[in-house]
Amino acid sequence: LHESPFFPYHAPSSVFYFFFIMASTTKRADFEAIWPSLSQDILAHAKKYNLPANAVEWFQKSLDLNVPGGKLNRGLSCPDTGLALLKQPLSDEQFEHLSILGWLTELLQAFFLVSDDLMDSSITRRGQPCWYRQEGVGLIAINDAFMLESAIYMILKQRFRSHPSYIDIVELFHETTWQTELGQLCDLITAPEDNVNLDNFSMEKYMFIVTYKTAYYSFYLPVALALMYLQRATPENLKQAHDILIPLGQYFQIQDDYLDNFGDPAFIGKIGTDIQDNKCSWLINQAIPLCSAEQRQVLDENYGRKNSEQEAKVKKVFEELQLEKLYKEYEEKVVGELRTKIAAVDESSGLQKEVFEAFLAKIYKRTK
Ligand code: GPP
Ligand code: MG
Ligand code: MG
Ligand code: MG
Repeated sequence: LHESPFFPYHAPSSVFYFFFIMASTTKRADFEAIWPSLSQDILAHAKKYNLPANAVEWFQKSLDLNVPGGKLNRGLSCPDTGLALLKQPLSDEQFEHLSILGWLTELLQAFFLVSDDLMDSSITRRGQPCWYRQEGVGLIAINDAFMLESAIYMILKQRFRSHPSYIDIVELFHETTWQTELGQLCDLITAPEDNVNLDNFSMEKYMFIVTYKTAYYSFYLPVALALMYLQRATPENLKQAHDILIPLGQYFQIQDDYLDNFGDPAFIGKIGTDIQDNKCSWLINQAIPLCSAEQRQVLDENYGRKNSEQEAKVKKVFEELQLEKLYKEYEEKVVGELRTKIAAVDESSGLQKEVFEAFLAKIYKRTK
């Protein structure tokens, strides 16, 4: 709490603001209560095709294991954004619909994570073995990922077919998926397994990767969905939202890269793989211009190699370069800039500063 930007310490106005934020966020349990009926609908749809019982069981397990159980930041952002936009409690129907749209962003995330863990050879996710590493799964995870994606459009059709923004919402999911795939492509080809060359990395490439692989689906999507669902989206306010949410999402992925090395795996629920995977991550991009010739040689000889001894040598250089301190300075600087941007939001476009403040409050100094 003491680290929260909304801790009501100095200005009386921040006291009011703190309680507004506390009172105007969706309760996790209320949001979670929507999932069981949604997953039942998805399974019921599969049964309509006479899917054999063992396959229904398989799909159910994939849904249960891959969709709930995360931080739910993205999903909760849909009803939270709705609350901030309307500045009043949501009707039961609005809450249900915005929560369903939130769960669809979590389904999209599940589709990405199941695939990403295979591509990154990750070990754990949310404190358990990654889905592809579960007993008997392996490469079947690829088809499971496709099915998680398909479920999004099945639910959209079932629940929102007659909504005036139905086609905009469908197109938004498609475009966001495409953008994420563009980012993932660059993430992967900038990290070839058999050709480590740190000269291939740059902050310019890095910013492209993180903007596309993370920022659009994690930050822009839930807010745009809430605007579209409430019939409040205009080209102007979508652009305004975009211009704040993309930098917020970039900051979020920089945190993810920092936590990959400096986070506690027991707490974040995943074991970092960026060094062994030869990733163009924020940390290596910071290290390259700072390191001495000797340190550069250590990085050249040990980065991107698939064993923990060589990984440890890279980690040691990261420590020597005090990247943890550098990250903390970066965080303060970027959060200052984001606050300035948020303060300048023109609320006459139909947006509310609270939408963005709430996002920032959720991720500032996150350790998970
Ligand atoms: C996060 O990268 C990005 C994604 C999960 C998007 C994946 C996109 C696909 C099209 C599959 P990351 O690998 O750093 O995430 P994590 O650290 O959680 O593995
Ligand atoms: Mg990954
Ligand atoms: Mg990845
Ligand atoms: Mg990561």
